[in-house]
Amino acid sequence: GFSVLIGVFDSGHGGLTVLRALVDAAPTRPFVYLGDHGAAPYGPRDEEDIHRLTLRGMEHLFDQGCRLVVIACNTAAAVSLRRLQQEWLPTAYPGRNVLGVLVPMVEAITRVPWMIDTVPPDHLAEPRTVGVFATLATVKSGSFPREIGKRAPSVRVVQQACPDLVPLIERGAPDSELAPAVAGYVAALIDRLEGQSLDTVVLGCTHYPLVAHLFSAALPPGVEILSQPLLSARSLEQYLDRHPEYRPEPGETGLRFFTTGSAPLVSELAGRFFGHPTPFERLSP
Ligand code: NHL
Repeated sequence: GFSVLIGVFDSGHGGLTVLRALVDAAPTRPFVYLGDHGAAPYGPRDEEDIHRLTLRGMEHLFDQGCRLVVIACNTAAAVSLRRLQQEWLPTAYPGRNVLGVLVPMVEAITRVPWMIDTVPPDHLAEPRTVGVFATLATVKSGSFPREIGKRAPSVRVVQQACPDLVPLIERGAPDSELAPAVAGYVAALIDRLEGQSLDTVVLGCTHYPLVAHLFSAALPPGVEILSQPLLSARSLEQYLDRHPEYRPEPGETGLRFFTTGSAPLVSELAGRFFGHPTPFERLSP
């Protein structure tokens, strides 16, 4: 038999929140995680830079034997996913595929039928107004409004970049420091709605699930908060069901963690995002 490894790519360790959900959904499947700590953060970089780094990450994972890679980083997916799928993959790695966290979010918002059972029943109607919180690069790329607009042109999308949040989360700031920052971004987004009510928000950055409770406290009651790790896991499950060629051989399991940064440092930091120890190995260039 052949090995059907699935790769998970992120700019750092935030994507471990997504890997956690993928492993919970498919505990017997082998995954390889790659965090590009040597180049993180991606959020403040320009598009060419992000595309070049994301492409290099894909090459590393495909060369490790991955048949399928999930881009867990919103910034990388927002800037690069369509370009990789359309311009690069078919000629560079025919027969392999790249999925990105952005797509399940857009499908959930626009109520693609298989997503219906993943949203609360009182929210079944397509939302009218969606708020997106993300990094600067994700907001600038316009990918969320563009992809939502393709499927559901009547949905209004309002974006808010939250550049202070990742540094605060990274250094483990207490809620007393994080809450005012989150509240400020929520207020800024609501200001730009001009009185229209908000139905759904997307936490469009790997780090924001860690402060979902603060978003929930700062948002008006009744606003649906979409969970990226959960939606990504459902989406991958659906994808794997439709693609039996990705079925692993029985007994084929395992989980490996690679970083382009310092393995001891990253192993120390990353456990908090995964909920289990994460013994990172340095990716040999
Ligand atoms: C990721 C890794 C970091 C490592 C060291 C310092 C700061 C970091 C910040 C981030 C956040 C990350 C990014 O690259 O900007 C957010 C990205 N994964 C996303 O948009 O989902």
